[in-house]
Amino acid sequence: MAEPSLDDLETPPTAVAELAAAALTERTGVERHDLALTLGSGWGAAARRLGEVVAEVPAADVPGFSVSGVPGHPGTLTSIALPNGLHALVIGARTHFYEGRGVRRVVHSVRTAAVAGARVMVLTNGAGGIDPAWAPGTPVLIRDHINLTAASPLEGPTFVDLTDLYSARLRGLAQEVDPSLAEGVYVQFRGPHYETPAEVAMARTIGGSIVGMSTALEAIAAREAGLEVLGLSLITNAAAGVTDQPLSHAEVLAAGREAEPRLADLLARIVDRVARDLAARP
Ligand code: 8IG
Repeated sequence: MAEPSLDDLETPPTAVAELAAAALTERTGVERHDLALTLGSGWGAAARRLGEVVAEVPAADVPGFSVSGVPGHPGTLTSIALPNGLHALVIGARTHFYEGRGVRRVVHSVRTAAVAGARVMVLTNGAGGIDPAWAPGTPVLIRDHINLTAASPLEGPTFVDLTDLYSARLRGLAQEVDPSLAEGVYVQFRGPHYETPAEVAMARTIGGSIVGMSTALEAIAAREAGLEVLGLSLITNAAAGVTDQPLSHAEVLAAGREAEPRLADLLARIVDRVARDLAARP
């Protein structure tokens, strides 16, 4: 029989996630990863702060993964032993919906994390801020999302409840770590172009406060797989039209780099809090 592939629509995507999780176990020697993190723009430095790196696996060596074409997005999966003995899987290999390779590729890392044993999925991203009070470099907790991609990672009549998708319990733990953390509603556009000012005005009108190109589809897949989701956006730029500044990818990367040490520290403290909570739960 041929190796299961994400391109074969007759094969469920979880079959490829099972292969990927098995490859990770083999390459890391870690039987179970208790939580997983996807690190977006600005969040990359956090990986090494979380604990001890057990193994770093090139994404290209794991079934269903491929190297990202986006500058500033490394392509590795890192296994980390946390101070309390749990293990975290850090996914530094995000596939974006705008790459046009299908939504299965977009959420493959999340499905792999679930098969690998994760109970919590931490999704981070760089994003545009609609609230003018959020200067570039501000981290914001995602409270809810609006999915404007017109796509879903779910296949067939899979009616998944998205009430409390971004776990109030996990947001509470993050706010114990940093009570000043703001919350916002993440609006996922397809991209890769940034929004027009009129689209940002629409996003604000319908209840959004953050604009991005990644997390909503991943969060939906995480919920389907039974994972609890914590979402964090780094505001790297004011969304189009919020200020009179034009947007550039270079500026976005610069804002991410500037905020990185601070974010790494914040995320390490949040993950430590979540991991201690997980260890205490059956
Ligand atoms: I970083 O302003 C980053 N990602 N859609 N809009 C959208 N995605 C983004 C933005 C932004 N900034």
